Amino acid sequence: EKSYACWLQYERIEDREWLENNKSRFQSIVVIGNSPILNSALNELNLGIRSMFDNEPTLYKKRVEEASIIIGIYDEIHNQFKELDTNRMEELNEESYIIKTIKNESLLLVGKSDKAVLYAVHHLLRLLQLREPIEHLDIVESPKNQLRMLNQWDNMDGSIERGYSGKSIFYENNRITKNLGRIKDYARFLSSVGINAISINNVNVWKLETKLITNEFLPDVANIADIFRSYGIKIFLSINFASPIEIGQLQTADPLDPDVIKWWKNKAEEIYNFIPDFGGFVVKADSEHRPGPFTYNRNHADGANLLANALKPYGGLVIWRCFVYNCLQDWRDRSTDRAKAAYDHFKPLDGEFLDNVILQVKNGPMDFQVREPVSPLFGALEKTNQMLEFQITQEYTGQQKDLCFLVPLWKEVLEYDTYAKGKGSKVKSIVDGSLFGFKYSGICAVSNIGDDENWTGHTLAQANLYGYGRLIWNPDLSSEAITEEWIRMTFGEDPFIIEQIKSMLLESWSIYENYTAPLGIGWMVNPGHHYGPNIDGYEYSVWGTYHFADRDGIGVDRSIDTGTGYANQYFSPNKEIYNSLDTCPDELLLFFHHVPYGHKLKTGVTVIQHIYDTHFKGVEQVDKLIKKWSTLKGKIDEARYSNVQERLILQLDNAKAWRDQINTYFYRKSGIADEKKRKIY
Ligand code: BDP
Repeated sequence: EKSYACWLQYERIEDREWLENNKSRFQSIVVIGNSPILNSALNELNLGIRSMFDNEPTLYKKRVEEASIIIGIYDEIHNQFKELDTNRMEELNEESYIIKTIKNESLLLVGKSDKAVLYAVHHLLRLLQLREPIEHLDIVESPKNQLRMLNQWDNMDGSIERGYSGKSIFYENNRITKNLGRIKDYARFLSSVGINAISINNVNVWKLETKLITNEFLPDVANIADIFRSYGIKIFLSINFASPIEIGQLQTADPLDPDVIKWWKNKAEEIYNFIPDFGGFVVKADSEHRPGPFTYNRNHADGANLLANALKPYGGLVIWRCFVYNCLQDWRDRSTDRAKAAYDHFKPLDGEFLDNVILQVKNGPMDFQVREPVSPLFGALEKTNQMLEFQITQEYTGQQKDLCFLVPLWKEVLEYDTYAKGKGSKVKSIVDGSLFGFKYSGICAVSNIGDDENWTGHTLAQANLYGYGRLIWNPDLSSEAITEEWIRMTFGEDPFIIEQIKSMLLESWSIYENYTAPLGIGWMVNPGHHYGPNIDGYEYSVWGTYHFADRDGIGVDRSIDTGTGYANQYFSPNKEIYNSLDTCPDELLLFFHHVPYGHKLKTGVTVIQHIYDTHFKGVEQVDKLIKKWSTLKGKIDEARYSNVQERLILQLDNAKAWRDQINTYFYRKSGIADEKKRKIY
């Protein structure tokens, strides 16, 4: 039960002094206004108070003067409260709110919209869960990013592409599930961290999922939309670009064909009849065997604009993915470079997309590896709405068997300076729309949840979902602050527990990096399922994923003069920094350069010795994680304790397998012994 409740535990407050001081502030609630979202807000507030104070607050309909908590929408409420600074409120956006202690010590929670009221309620509940001082509150909050989205990669047979937490909570037996309760709880969790959009099917849209936009399934999709709507979340569908052929009666899906244009217009009308506030489409086109405009010799702007025109009358958006590359390339041809593909495809089209199209760009140029440079597309598109795509599900980062807390990785991406408009052109200011004045922008991520009791398989992977939401609400929050919040809400106030888990989480990304593929090279995983080591698994294949290790050295030369020229896609000074062996950061060295094993890193250690050292170290670190976790036995509930313990043991096996394969492989290739004479098989 505790694992199901994630970070919304609402544990009873045991601190007597705190209780005595604050109880009176939570006696009664009045809601001004009425809407499904306000209802959700009220229910949540009621639930939280009831459970933390062990006391049911009285609900007043009108008696505003007597209520200890007043919640409502600004437009309907501001005349009654002179404490509200109207100028300040006018400047805020639709999702902003204030929380303010007013006369009689009442608490005022006012949002610019009902959605914002819900966020205010969650903020207050968070303060309570964290036992923060709440005597004199004067909080004004606005999310920094406009679209704060999750992508479900769920299929209608109930499977989840790259899912590691059980089956889909959305679909079973090729239909939309009847068990809507779980979806409602998911919506609650998401709204508690400010998520406002979700796409509910896999970006790879197979035969059956293509039909989600037909009247066979739209009524059920509309039911899901109703649930999410009452938590302020818009739903999107991933669509199949070839739909006019597959579910229409057309011979073509050519984006410039008049019948195709008409078909999508009618389709949009039909969808909006069922779901008047439908968010729009997510599209994976001309990528990994999915259909797209290339078939008809059209470009991606033609493809995206076709759909954008159809959705425009209803305010819908087209989220068009830039994960486009040749997945059937010749590995013998060293001149092609998958890392360059997204930029090469989309940069020339800047300015050609309609204003309700957003290009969705993965954080790195390859595919969610443990370490990649930031995609050079950020900053390169000045006239095209852009959003960033992260992966919460741990496809390449341990698949929720291994612990890998990703907030520090995401934070690095958001803080990265692209220099697109000179110093200070950070990724976070591109995707929040401010640098180029985008009409629409934001951040999305592939979700990590399924129908496992604890949602995320590994209980500590809940921190990734929570952390993602908090970070994209405000990218200026520190990883440490987010981590601590999550632990305290999830496991309570014991300082020992907090310290142990905090250090485990914050070190976990670097531990995972230590025992897997070294120095930014990536990909040494088992092909297909992507768990565990397989050094040459992708080396002689068509996917464009190589390390080029031979007896003399390793790495991909992506420099400008002798390599693929990828480094040239960055703005100065980043391009020079990456291009030169002297300045390229160690952690990305093998992503940008092919070097001999004896090449000295900035740390003074050779590449080969670094490989040995980090791989021995990584295993020792996992050992320490296990020891750390074992100190919590008896201090946290058994179910969550043993869930994590079991997975840490799997992680140790995995780390050892990586250490042994990587070290042995490079020892055999290079013939260079470990300076410290440890045993290499
Ligand atoms: C890769 C996954 C694949 C996805 C693809 C995508 O391996 O399953 O379909 O990305 O993002 O990471 O489209």
